[in-house]
Amino acid sequence: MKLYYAPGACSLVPHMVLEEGGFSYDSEAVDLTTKKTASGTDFNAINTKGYVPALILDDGQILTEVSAVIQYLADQVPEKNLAPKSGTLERVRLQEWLSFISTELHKNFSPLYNPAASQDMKDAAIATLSNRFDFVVNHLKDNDYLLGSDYSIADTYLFTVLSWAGFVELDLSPWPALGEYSNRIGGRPAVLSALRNEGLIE
Ligand SMILES: N[C@@H](CCC(=O)N[C@@H](CS)C(=O)NCC(=O)O)C(=O)O
Repeated sequence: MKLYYAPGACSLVPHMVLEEGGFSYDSEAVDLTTKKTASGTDFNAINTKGYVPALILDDGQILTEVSAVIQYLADQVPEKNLAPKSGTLERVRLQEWLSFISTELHKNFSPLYNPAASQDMKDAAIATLSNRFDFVVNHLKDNDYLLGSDYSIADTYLFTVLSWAGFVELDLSPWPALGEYSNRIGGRPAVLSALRNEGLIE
């Protein structure tokens, strides 16, 4: 398998799952501005959607969309318990979190990165994010991880999205539980490997 990623972007999510699952894989960085891969290939020709992550499977098929890619990976290594079994209510609970993170958190960070977004748009996004952070923190009062006591692929996604707050100068100090949660996950060896592979830490 081969992962196309941009350092620190949402492609860090499958990168963390690849490491957590002990997969052997290749990876190549993509410059999202020029849409060129590190080896100079036109990324749009690899993924016509033009965005990361893109995972090339061993048979050459391309798999995109964070939530789909990480569920596919987790299902390849059931012994790692990264996702509840398909067809169970617990799996649907996982998908409920993945959908929440994707649509309520991930996409509300987009205006904060977008130089074309007005200050009003940014303020509205921050107001929505603040409300959603309240919801997450309330859940974390009784749970170490999103699915309870067990780390799962939903946590790789939330960890990555929360890491963007520092880049857009979004102050997370009103939600100290989010910092504690990120610290808990950030110490995992697989997370450190993924961050190292993306050149984000030494
Ligand atoms: N719906 C996609 C969104 C992926 C996405 O937002 N990718 C961003 C990085 S986090 C990107 O590559 N943006 C560049 C672009 O859209 O041109 C998913 O869930 O995978």
